[in-house]
Amino acid sequence: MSNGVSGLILVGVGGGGCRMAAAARRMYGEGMEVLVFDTDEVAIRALAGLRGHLFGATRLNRQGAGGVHSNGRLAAQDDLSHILSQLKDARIVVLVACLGGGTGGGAVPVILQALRAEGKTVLCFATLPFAFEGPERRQIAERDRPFLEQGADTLVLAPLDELYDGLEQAALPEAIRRADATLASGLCLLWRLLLTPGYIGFDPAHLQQLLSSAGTARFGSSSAAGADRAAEAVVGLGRAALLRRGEALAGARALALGILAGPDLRLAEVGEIMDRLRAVCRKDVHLEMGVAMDPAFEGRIELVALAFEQWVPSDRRLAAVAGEQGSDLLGRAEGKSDGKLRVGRGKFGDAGVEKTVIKGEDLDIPTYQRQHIRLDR
Ligand SMILES: Nc1nc2c(ncn2[C@@H]2O[C@H](COP(=O)(O)OP(=O)(O)OP(=O)(O)O)[C@@H](O)[C@H]2O)c(=O)[nH]1
Ligand SMILES: [Mg+2]
Repeated sequence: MSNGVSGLILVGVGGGGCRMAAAARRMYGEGMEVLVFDTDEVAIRALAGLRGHLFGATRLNRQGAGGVHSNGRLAAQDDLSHILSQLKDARIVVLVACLGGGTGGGAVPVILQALRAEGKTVLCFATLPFAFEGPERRQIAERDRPFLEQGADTLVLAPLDELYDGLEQAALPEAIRRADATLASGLCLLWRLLLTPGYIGFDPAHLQQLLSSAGTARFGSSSAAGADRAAEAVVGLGRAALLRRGEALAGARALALGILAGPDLRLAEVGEIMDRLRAVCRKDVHLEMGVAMDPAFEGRIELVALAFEQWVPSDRRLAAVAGEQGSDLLGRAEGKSDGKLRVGRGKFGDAGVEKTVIKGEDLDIPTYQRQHIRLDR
């Protein structure tokens, strides 16, 4: 499987994740490498135009994980080598999944850990269930979420309820279609930004560097046309539901902004966008921007933003991870109060003890952490 010269690939896992990835591929067209993996044969076959990869078939009888985390986890472990072989040429994996089910919640942490062990950069987009799906689904999602936070370089959360106003009045298929379209259009803009050579480029290597410095992020996009398009695009970004209507911009420690426009983009417009954004962000925000120009965007300005909730320069992050090895599972022992799950070597790491590695597994890390076994407390 070739992942193109860019080494950038979109991967969908689980029913919702595969459908979102397929929606992005339909919207983008040729040039977006997409692979989809699920435990449910019927769901995967329904994805027109994409060759899906079934995993865990022996264990789950091709019928999905039934909402059970351990089913998804074991299915991914069964077929991990097949999954990894499909992704061997990728350098940056953008993985989309929906939390609330067993495949997205159980298999994704296993895949994330394996991809990162192979040195790949992983940006993970995960949705949280609609409120109408009930508290059980929400609880499943909340319990699985730390595994994704811990496993990905950067996790972008997209609560389905926050996607747009007037949701309560929408018919269910319309709500899901809108959710998929919102995420798909954001992903398409991100792809265009990364793959279009620009004067002020924001290429995959740039993204890789940024993701290795960040933790969790919010994601949003906006579009404007007409004489006042620069100002309106920033206002639109401030209203983007997934950016919490400005809250995510205001609180961001780092912001990656992509400006996509036609050759009619004026320098003054770029300046205006940056000035207006700086005015709504923290004074000490780390701001990175890129401009992609494509005649297809003539007359419009599209903005796409990743607003990082934390940002530690990658060299400091590496040092922090090394120091963190002595902390407990929730990172509390060393004064960390973010409740993030961390896989560490505990005192084995601190003492500089040589790793006990058998069949690629570091046995100094407790089994339940290595195996992503969720402890219900
Ligand atoms: N945006 C979007 N969300 C979806 C879609 N289908 C399901 N979801 C959401 O995803 C959550 C998990 O459902 P699935 O993705 O079907 O679950 P799964 O990962 O396949 O897990 P199992 O079905 O248990 O194997 C649901 O609770 C919904 O919130 C979809 O087509 N689009
Ligand atoms: Mg499913």
